[in-house]
Parts: sequence; C-alpha cells; structure tokens
Amino acid sequence: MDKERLQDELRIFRDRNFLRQKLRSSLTVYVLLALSYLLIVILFVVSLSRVSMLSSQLNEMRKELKRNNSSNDFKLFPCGPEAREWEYFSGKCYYFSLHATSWQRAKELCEEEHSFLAIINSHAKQNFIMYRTRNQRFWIGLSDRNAEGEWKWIDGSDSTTGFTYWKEGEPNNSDQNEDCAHVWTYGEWNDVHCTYECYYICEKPAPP
Ligand code: MFU
Ligand code: CA
Repeated sequence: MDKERLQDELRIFRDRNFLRQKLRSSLTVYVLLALSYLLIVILFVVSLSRVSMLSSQLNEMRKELKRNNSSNDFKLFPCGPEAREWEYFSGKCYYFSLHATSWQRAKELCEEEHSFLAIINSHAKQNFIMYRTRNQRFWIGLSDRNAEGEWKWIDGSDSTTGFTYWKEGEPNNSDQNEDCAHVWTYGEWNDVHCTYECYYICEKPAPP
C-alpha cells in the first residue's frame, strides 16, 4: 500500500519536473526569438540610417559637381550655360532669331525675354552683327515711326548724332511707308515697311 503511494508521488514529481523543464525550455526559445527580432529591428534601423546618410552625402556631392560644372560653363557661356542660344559679345548678350516676323512683334518677343531689339552704336558691334547675320535681313531697334525722318533707337537715343551704317541711298522711305530698320547685305542698314517679315536681334546686358 505504502509502496504504491510512494510510486504515485514519484510519478507526480516526475511529471511536474517534466512540465517545469518544458516550460523553461520554451521560455528560452521565446526569449531567443524576441532577442533575434530585436536584433533584426536594430540592424534594420542602423542600415536604414546608414543608407539615408550615404544618399544625402551623394546628393551633396552631386550638387557640388553641378556647381563646379556650371561655374566652369560660365567661362564658355558668359550669357549663362542654361541659355546657350544667347551669344556673348563685349559685355552684352545677343539672340539671333530663327523666325522672321514684323518689327513690332520682334520688339515684343525680345521684351518677353527681358531684352530689347539690338542697338548698334559702334563699329565693333556693327561688325559682330554683320558676321553673324550674313546678308540676311534682321530687325534692329531703330525706327522713325513716331516722327518721319527722325530715326530713334529703341532706348530713345537719337541715331543721327551717333554711329550709323545706312546702305547708300537709305533710308529712302520707299512708297512713303518705311519706318523700321534692318541690317541687310554686308550688315548695312535699310528702312522697310514695319509689317515686313525679318529675322530679329535681341540684346541684353550679360549677367554679372
Ligand atoms: C530698296 C529699299 C526698300 C526695299 C526695296 C526692295 O528700294 O530701299 O526698302 O527693301 O529695295 C529700292
Ligand atoms: Ca528703304
């Protein structure tokens, strides 16, 4: 009788022990799992921050490169590396249009680009424009549309007192209706009707 009880108790003890051990081992597994999750999260956060650090460094390098490039390009393109259709000459920037239009429209198109129809006030400038226009008709900022025979530059300055380069026999106000000036063969100036369609030259100061 006593022996049986003893065996029973022994079995219960063994069972309990078994349970305790099982509990302990599964606890260890959970703790290990939690630790590895934690480790993964930490690794993830660390690598994320590293990646974002590297990408911001890369961005800085890119910006620096761009700054260097564009400051170098300013040597080649004094009118701005982003505005290469503007040509530099003696402190000014010039745009030679690719389309022909009326004098008034040309004036407006230059103004839309913060510039004005070219004013030719020196031999050097006249030569530059002659080489560049190659006998094609290009509007310049000269007209007598306010008072017949009083040729004025677009900035209001009188043209008769300064530099002129009229073709021989011009301005002739042909048909009594020629109030706008353009450069023509060998860059010489002629007056034509303002609605005639010519290419045009815009001018503006070069950026500092
Ligand atoms: C000349 C110019 C006119 C016009 C005509 C075709 O007149 O003065 O402005 O261009 O040639 C004969
Ligand atoms: Ca004429």
